[in-house]
Amino acid sequence: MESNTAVLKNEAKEILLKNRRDGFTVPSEKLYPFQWNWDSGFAALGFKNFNLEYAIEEIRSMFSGQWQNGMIAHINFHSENETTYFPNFEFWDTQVNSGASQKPKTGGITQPPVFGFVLEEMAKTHGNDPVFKEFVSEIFSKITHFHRFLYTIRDPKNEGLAFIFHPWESGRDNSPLWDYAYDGFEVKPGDIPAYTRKDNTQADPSHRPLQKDYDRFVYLIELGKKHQYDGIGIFEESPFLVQDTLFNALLIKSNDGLINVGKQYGLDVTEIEAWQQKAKPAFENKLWCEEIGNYVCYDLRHNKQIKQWEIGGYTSLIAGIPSPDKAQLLLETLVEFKEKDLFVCPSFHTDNEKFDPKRYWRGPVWPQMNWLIYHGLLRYGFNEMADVTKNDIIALVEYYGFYEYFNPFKSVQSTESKGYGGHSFTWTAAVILDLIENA
Ligand code: 9WN
Repeated sequence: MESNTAVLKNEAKEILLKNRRDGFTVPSEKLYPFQWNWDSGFAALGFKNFNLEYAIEEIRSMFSGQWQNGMIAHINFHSENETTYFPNFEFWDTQVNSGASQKPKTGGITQPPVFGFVLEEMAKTHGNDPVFKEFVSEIFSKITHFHRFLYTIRDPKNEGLAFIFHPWESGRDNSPLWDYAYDGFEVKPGDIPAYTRKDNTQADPSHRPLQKDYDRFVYLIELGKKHQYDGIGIFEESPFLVQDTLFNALLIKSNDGLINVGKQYGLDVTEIEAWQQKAKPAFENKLWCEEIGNYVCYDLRHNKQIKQWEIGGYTSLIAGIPSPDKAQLLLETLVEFKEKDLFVCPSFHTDNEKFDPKRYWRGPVWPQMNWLIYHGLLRYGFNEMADVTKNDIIALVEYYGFYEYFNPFKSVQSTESKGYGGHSFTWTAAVILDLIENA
C-alpha cells in the first residue's frame, strides 16, 4: 500500500499537470483560468521537482508578457476566448501604454516578485544542468528588468521600497489591512463604469470580497488606465498607495536569489547589490512596528504605518531582515497560535475584530504562505516551529484536499469537510510537493 506521503505527492503532480495548458499553468480551472504572476512562480517551484522543462516553460511563458518598462503583469491572458473571469483583458485596455505586451494581452498591474528566488531554488537542484544554465542566461536580465521597474517607477523617491497602488498587487487582495489604507475612500455612483463580477458565481460569495471592495478595485483600474499604468500620476493621485511588507520582502529575497545565481554563473550583479543595500535598511527602519511586534505596511497616501498584525510581516524572515531578537518576537506569536489549537499560520490576527476564518485573506491559512514562513523559520534556526508550519499545511491538505486556502481552527474539522476557494489548486499542489520532496 502506498504511504500517505506518496499519495499526496502523486495527487500534487496530477493537479499540476492537469492545470497545465500550452506552456503555462492556471491557478484553478474555472475560478482563475489564466496565468497569474506569483502563482506561476510557485507552479515552477512545484514542476522543478519532477520536470525541469515544464518549470522553465512556465517562467518563460510568464515573461512572454513582460512590458517594455519591465513590468510583469499580475495576469497573462493567454486565451482571449475565456469568459469566466472579470476583469478580462478588454476591461484592462492596456493599449493605453505603448510598451504593454499585446501578445499575450495582460492586466495593467503587477504582483509580488517571486521569480528571483524561484530561480535560486531551481539552481539548487539543477545548477549543473546545461539546459538550466542556458535558461539563466535568457531569463536573468528579464527578472532584473522587472526589479528595475519596481525600483524606479514604483519608487519615485528612491527609498528602496516599491509601492503598490491596487490591493491585487499585494497578492492579499482582501486583507483587512486595505480597509485601513482606503481610510474612508468610497466609490460614488458614476465614478466607475458598469461591470459584472464573475468571481462570486465561481466561488462561495460569502468568502469573496464585498461589492464595495470590487467597486474600489475597479476604480483603481480606471485610475491606472488614466495614467497609462506607469505614469507618475498614479503616485500623486491614487487613494490607495502602500509600501507592502510581503511585496518588498519577496523583492529583497528575489534580489538575493538573483545575486546568488548571478555570481554562480559569472553575471554582473552590481546593480542588484546596490538596490539591496538600500532596500534592507529601508524595510527595517520604515516597516518595523514595536507596538505590534511585527513588520507592518506603510500607507504612503496618509503617511503612516498600518499598525495591524498581519501575515505579510512574516515574509521578512525568508528575506533575512529581522535581527535575532525581532525574529524571536515573530516566533512567539506563532507559538501562541499553536497553543490556542490553531493551524499555523492565520493570515490575520485571530484577536482582531476584523478576523474572519473563511473570507479571502482576512484570517484563513494559505499554503504558499506556509512555504514562505517555513523557509523563513529555518533560516533563523527555528526548526521546531518550521516543522509545525510545514506539517500543519500538509495535515490540512490531507484532511480537506488541495484547496486554495483553509480555516485555521482545528475545532471545525468535526463539522467541516472542505477547504475554501478553488479546488485542485496549483500553488497548493506545488508547495505540498516541494515541502515533501525537500524534507
Ligand atoms: C486577483 C490567483 C490569485 C492569487 C491572489 C488571490 C486571488 C485574484 C482574485 O487569486 O486574487 O488577483 O480574483 O481574487 O488573492 O493572491 O494570485 O490564484
